[in-house]
Amino acid sequence: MSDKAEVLAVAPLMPFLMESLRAEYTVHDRIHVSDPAAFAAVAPRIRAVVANGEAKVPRELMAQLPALEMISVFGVGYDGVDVPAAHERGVPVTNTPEVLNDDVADLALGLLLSIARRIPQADRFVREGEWTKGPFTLSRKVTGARLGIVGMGRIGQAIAHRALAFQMDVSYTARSPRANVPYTYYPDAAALAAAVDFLVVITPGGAATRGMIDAKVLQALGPQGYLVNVARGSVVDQPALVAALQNGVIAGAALDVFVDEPNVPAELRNMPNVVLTPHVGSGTRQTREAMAMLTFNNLRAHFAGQPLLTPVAS
Ligand code: 8YV
Repeated sequence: MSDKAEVLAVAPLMPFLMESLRAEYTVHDRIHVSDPAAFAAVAPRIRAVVANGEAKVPRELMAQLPALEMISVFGVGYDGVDVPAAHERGVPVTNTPEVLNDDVADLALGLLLSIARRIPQADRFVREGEWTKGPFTLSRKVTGARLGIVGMGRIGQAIAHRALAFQMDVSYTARSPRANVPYTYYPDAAALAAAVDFLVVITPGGAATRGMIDAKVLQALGPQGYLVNVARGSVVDQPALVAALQNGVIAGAALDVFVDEPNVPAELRNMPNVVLTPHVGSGTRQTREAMAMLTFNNLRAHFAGQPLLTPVAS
C-alpha cells in the first residue's frame, strides 16, 4: 500500500488543485456520496478533508473519520463546516482569506453597475434587434449614489474603496462599528437599508446571518433601492426577495449567490429587473490558482508539522 496520506475531497475541486493533491496524497473524490461501501472501507484512514466554500462538513461526517487531522477549505467562507465540532476534536480548519478580496469586490461593483445601468438587459436589447424599433429605457446613475455595505470585513472594505472612486456615499452595518473605517455605521441592516440606494451584502454565511435580509429590510430599501448579494444565498430570505421584486417593494437585485445552488428559482430567472451570475465572485483564473495554492500549502504545512498558514479561529 502507498504511504501517501489519504485525503477526502468533499466537493468538486479545480483540476489544478486536484492535480497537486494527487501528486502528494491519495485523494478520494466525493466517495462518501458516490460509493458508501468504498467510503466505509477507507474512512478510518482519511487524515484530511478538502472542501470548498459551499461544501458541507457536518459533525456526522467527521464522526466517521477517526483519523481526521485537518480540514482545508478552498474558499474564504467556511459556513458549511461545523468548526466547533472540528475544534472539539483538535482538528484545525483552514480557509483562503485575502487572495480573493479584489475579485469579489470587483464583481460586487460589476453587479451594482450591471443592475443600475441595466447592462445585461441593454446587451440583450441590441442582440435581439430591439434597438431598431426605439431607444433603450433610461437607467439609474451610480456616481454619487448612497451605498450601504452589510459586512465591513476585508472584502467589504475593498468594495468601499472601489465605491469611493464613484464618489459614492458609503455607510455600513456590522456586529459593531469598526475603529479603522471612516464610513457611517448603522446598528442593523434595516436602518442601513432605509438610508441608501444600493445595499451590498458581503457578510459571512451561517446561523448568525441566516435570513438577515428579510422582508423588513427590503421594505426599508424601498422602491428605488437595489440589492446586490455576493456573500451567501442564506443571508437573504429568498422567498421574501422574490415577493419584493414581484411587488415593486425594491427596484431590482443583482445576485451571485443563492439558497440552493445551482438551482435558481424560475421567478428570479424570469424577472427583468434582476441580474444573475453563477457564484463567480472569486472566479478568475489568477485568484482560483492563488486559492488552490493556499489550500494545498495549508495541507502541506500540516503534514510537515509546520504552523498552518491561514487557520480559522474558534
Ligand atoms: C467558493 C466562496 O469557495 O470563498 C468563498 O467563500 O464562496 C467561493 O470562493 C468557490 O466558488 C469554490 O467553490
